[in-house]
Amino acid sequence: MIKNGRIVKSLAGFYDVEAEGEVYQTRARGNFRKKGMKPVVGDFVEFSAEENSEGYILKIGERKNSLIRPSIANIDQAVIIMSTVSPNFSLNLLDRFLVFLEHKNIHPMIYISKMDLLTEDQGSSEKSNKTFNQRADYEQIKRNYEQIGYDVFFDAEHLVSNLSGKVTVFMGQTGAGKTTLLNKIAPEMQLATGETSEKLGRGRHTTRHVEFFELAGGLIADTPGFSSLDYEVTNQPDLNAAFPEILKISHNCKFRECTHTHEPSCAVKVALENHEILESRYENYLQLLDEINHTRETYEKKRKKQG
Ligand SMILES: Nc1nc2c(ncn2[C@@H]2O[C@H](COP(=O)(O)OP(=O)(O)OP(=O)(O)O)[C@@H](O)[C@H]2O)c(=O)[nH]1
Ligand SMILES: [Mg+2]
Ligand SMILES: [Zn+2]
Repeated sequence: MIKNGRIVKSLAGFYDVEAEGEVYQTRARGNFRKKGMKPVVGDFVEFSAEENSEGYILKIGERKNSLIRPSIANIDQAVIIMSTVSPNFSLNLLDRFLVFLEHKNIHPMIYISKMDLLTEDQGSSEKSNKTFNQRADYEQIKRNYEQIGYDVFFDAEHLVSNLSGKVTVFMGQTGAGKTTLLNKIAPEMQLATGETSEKLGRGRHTTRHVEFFELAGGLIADTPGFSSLDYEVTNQPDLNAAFPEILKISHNCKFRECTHTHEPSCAVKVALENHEILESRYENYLQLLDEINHTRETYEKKRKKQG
């Protein structure tokens, strides 16, 4: 019998497909691999449902979007989970996640975990502006990012109401607390979480596969964390567009193709001086722009060499 459903779990070559409230175990036929297409969680598929044996995926529906790492498709929104400590908070990594999601047209939200591990010390400590170890630091970050237009959450209760009716993916470094957050939302699930160690190296990931859970009136995907992120932006206009506050102001730059680095009459630089754009955001924009240019140069050199 041929049915239509959605892949809710992918593990060791098996795909769990949900159709009309039932879950079927299926495999993919080899012809997908030949076409370079691999079914992923979130895919809408046509499959053969057999009684007492596994079914086969026959067709993969068109994807509205897809991610490679984590491997998942047809996502509405993502929660970026960033911990205050272990692993340490990084605005640079946060901005990389945001650029990645903006570029993919996936609505980002930010959840900051491990707030309970912060000191309440209010003393004006001599710290570099890159370490954040007090609650007040995060309240400032929350205000700053909300100003840009992103929702920032410190606790699960406030996040939950934003999950209903949506397909949401949890993203973040390994050890950030993605699964812990999921367990807070649905304590009855009791998913395995990991102890963080100083060496968050290979093989330390606790969550090892992508899986959807029907929760809070929506679908939530827990994913394995990762240590590096390919944000997949390859040119300046796309990077510009992935920083909403820079994009908005860049319409007032004198040159339409302004990169906000050396050009005269750059509205972004003026906004930066007036503190209308965060310095850290601009710095991260410059860093990513540098990386993009560097990648392109390397690529072009290679091409010339090959003739
Ligand atoms: N104190 C405190 N510990 C937390 C919090 N969130 C997570 N942890 C701890 O951090 C460790 C890692 O949490 P996980 O939920 O397994 O992290 P994960 O993001 O799912 O990691 P991977 O599955 O490896 O990607 C566990 O020991 C959790 O108990 C928090 O809000 N407060
Ligand atoms: Mg996990
Ligand atoms: Zn400019």
